[in-house]
Amino acid sequence: MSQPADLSDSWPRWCKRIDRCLEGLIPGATVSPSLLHEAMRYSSIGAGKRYRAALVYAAGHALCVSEEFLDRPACAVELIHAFSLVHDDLPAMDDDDLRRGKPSCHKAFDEATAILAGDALQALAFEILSEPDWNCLSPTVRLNLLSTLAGASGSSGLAGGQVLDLNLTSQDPALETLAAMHRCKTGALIEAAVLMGGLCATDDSATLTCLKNYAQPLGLAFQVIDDVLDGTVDTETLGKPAGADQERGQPTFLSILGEAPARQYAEELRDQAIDALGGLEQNAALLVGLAQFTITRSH
Ligand code: GRG
Repeated sequence: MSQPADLSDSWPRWCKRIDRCLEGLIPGATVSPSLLHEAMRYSSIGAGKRYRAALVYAAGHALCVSEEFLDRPACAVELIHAFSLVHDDLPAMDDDDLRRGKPSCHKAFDEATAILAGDALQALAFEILSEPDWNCLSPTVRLNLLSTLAGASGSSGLAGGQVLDLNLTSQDPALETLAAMHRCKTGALIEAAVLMGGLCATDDSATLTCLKNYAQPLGLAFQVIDDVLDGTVDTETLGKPAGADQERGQPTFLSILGEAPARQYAEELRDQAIDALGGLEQNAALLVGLAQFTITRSH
């Protein structure tokens, strides 16, 4: 198995690629309807860890795909992620005023604009993968990317996971019930990101199964640590309100397990993810590095 790659060169470079690409893909704030475009740019450019984009690039790298082919798939995943954050912060959902260290979209603009900016970010994600002028990848590959991203966004992915999450407020679920919700709400997009990187190279089912077996425990590990950080790190470091889960009466891996066992659980999930990469013949060091980051991150 590969040693974890040092991500200190690649990751900042990927962040810059994503910002540059989104700058070109989202209409400027001077283009009508300017408020909508401003809100879309506000919510998606220049912030966020770009963890999901990094997964697209790292999975593609493991299968020798050049970064220019991965830019749009990585942007599409980040656009869906940005959309989910904008809608997640709305008063009808988590009602959070702070996101990525600045006012949430509905606070910086207004609720209607935030709803519509989210909708438009989602549409743009699918538009940039299906645009006829973008001919880096074959129509079949593009269709596979679209279907993977759509599947992760819908009723068995983010949207469904959010419904399950809202239903768990003030409940005392079993660990497996919580994990099942997060496999949809957080895990589905993380899995899609990894698979989309892979799909840019191959439709070989054994390779894609390896990637899926890497991504599924990884997505859960990401959420376990998200819960731990929410309850143990300050608002400034997080860039979103600390302790929000507890305040909302949201069951979390931290509330069910406690910090040390939750971290231990995340480590086991990381190990499962890394073990799954054994089936990949190529260079998986960046994916190993991202698995390690997932459980050691501080925000
Ligand atoms: C997007 C189809 C669709 C529907 C919306 C609101 C909603 C339904 C779903 C909520 C999904 C959600 C917000 C999940 C939380 C995932 C999560 C742990 C987010 C934090 O991700 P980070 O830490 O954030 O990568 P940054 O800001 O670094 O990008």
